[in-house]
Amino acid sequence: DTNEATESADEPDGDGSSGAFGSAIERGEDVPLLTGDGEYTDDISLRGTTHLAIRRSDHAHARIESIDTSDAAAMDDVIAVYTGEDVVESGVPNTIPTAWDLPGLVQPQYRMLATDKVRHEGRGIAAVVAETPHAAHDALERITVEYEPLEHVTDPVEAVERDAPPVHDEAADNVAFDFELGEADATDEAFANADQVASVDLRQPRIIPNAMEPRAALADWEDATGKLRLWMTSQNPHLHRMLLSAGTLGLPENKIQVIAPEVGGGFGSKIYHYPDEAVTAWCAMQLGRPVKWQATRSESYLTDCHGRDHVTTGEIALDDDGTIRGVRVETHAGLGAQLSQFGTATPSYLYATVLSGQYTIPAIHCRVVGAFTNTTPVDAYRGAGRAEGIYVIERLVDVGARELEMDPAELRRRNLVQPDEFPYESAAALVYDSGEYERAMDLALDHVDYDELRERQRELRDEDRYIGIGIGNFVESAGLSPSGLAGDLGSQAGGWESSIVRFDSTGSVTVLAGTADQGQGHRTTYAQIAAEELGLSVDDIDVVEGDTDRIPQGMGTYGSRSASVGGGSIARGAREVREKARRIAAHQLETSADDLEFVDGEFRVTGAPDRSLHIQTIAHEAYLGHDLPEGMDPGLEETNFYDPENFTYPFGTHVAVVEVDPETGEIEIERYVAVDDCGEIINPMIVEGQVHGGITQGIGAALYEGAAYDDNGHLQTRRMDEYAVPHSTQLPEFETDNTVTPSPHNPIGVKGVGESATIAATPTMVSAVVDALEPFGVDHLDMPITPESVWRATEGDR
Ligand code: MCN
Repeated sequence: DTNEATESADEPDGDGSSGAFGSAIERGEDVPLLTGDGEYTDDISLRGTTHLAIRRSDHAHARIESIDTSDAAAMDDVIAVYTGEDVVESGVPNTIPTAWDLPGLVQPQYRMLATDKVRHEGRGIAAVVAETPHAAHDALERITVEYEPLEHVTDPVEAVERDAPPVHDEAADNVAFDFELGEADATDEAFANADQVASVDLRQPRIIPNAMEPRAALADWEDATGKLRLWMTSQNPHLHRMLLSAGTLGLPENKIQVIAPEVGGGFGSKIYHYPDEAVTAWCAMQLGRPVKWQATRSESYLTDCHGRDHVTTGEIALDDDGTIRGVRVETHAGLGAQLSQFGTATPSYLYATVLSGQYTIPAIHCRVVGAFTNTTPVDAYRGAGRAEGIYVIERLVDVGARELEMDPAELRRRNLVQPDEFPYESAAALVYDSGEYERAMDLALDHVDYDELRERQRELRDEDRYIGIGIGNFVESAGLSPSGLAGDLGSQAGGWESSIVRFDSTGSVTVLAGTADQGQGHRTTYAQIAAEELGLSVDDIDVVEGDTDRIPQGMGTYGSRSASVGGGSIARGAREVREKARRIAAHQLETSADDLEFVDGEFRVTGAPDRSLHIQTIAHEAYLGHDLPEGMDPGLEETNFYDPENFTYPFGTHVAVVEVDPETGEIEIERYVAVDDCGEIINPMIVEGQVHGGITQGIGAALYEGAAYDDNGHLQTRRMDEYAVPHSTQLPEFETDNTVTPSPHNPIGVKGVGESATIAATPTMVSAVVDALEPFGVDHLDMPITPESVWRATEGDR
């Protein structure tokens, strides 16, 4: 398949493009990654590199009485030991800032290293720099910390109850924010007038991101120039540069270079400006020697921002004919002990705004209480906010269907937003760009022969066999934008993306993009976009990401924004380049630009195809500068800033078929069908890969994953053998399909896909298991649905 696709990509399709866009071209990045040639942060060594290890709190909540570092400092190979006080005394701003404000938000102090109190297990207290990593880690154990333990709270509901111990003095009630969206009165009225009301109480447990490469940083400080170079595992190097500059180190932004080399997965966890990378940089500035920090796997579990942590009551108001009249949601969202950069936006705007799902719902009201707890900070994890919101609405539709004794597919169908209703403004304040929800849902249901499957389910129940059919409809706001709206809602960052499309003088092309890949395949898909616009082969294009000194500006990769916002910027830049080339061609061919056709990378005079110039020849001419149109500057490159007018709204329907054994609680996934619509598809193979990974993580959340704290506030799931992620043997062959509904406002019609399947898979799986257990009167089970929880739920009826 792939080879055929590659061949077709090399055959221009005759309309001026190369046919690269839309082809399943093999990922150019894979060979180096799979053969060990990929260069990750820890692979980079500078002369004189030293190694940093961080002493972390063993307590969930405690006052630091004293820290004695003398023994550690005296050890062989130890170069320096620093505490939080040393950082304070150095006079740097020493703030880890949040990047999203909300009305009434309490923003407690957040420093590089704790000084007075520790507020979660794993909080950094002291830093050891040594000649070797082993020496640094050994010395950690020789630091003596005396604590006065304090009462702690780990649950977001308990945290805001009276008498809960305050995590911060600034927020005695542990409430960081109390957020509302939608119309409370209209929703109350809808509920009062509806025929039926159904409700569900649910928890969405903490998820630990589990990127294959734990976080890492290597800092190099050059005293003579006052310049800091920082290699790090970053999803957004420019954002890191900005936050380090202004809030943390007090260096001018133009004296900081952040480089993200290969990054081994992020899933959100490498968006954030953590204290650890800042400490690495600060240590290098103190010592004048390069300093490297590589997190251990357990450190990742303890300190990478976790995802989700919601406790929710949801209600749905329905008429007997299945019309949804309203939805009411109240959520307590755990934020952890400190505010992570987008930890405020994720459970508020990114969550409440998708509660309409794919449905026409006239009245929605949502309240979210953001609570400080003595736990690792919580922020965006794949699907961030949207996953939590879609989970709630899909669970509500399922419990609503039960209440009405209506088929859950039928209830969904009766409420879908119809194609002629787009752009559709939901009662949850989003304007969906385009969609054909029913088409995707029908396709997914056809794949499993839905009606026959229901029949089979009924028959099997007579034999005491329990299969369940789960349906997950989703729509997602991907690619946060436009900047003005983001700013109105509290964002301290823009929603745009930037790129440079540059012809070199010999005809090759370099694309410099402000996004930063962690496995998504940007080098391939961006080359496809540029090749398409410029009539070239993908082999002519080199894509560069992840270096703030090479790429002037950028916002980064998260929120499934790279294809639509980053790719949109590249397409726009490439079109500008093509138009400049057209004017040069017209000048040299002594014709008007309007008389030129662009075919196979060539500008041809209409009606005289032998009079032509190839765009690569024009690139050479542009740099020679000998014969350009009057007043035109030499060179052939374009810097583009693209600020989209809206999010894109990918959507789809996933269907899972499971068989549940009530005796053992075992859940077997028989089939998993995913129909996704991410608009125009740049590379079907990459999209399929994104869907596979996304489904796996969604199934992980539904059936296996969940961070657990014990009664002492210690994280119990801190190693790979304690935190379950799905194994390939537990997963079926995924059956994927697509519909294509282009985004009308995006220059290349694409929508995001990086999070879609995670968002869809979680409610789909829960829906399937609960459906299987309908005869046992089970209408909801909290995640992760383990064999034990199935067994307990069916206990009375077995
Ligand atoms: N794509 C495409 N056609 C489309 C849409 C996307 O071919 N219509 C391609 C893109 O060009 C890109 C990939 O699919 O190569 C994903 O694109 P997009 O949806 O824009 O998402 P981003 O590139 O912005 O990636 C972010 C997204 C998020 S938010 C998480 S979390 C996530 C994910 O991507 N983390 C990942 N996928 C991941 N994949 C890997 N391997 N590792 C991670 O950490």
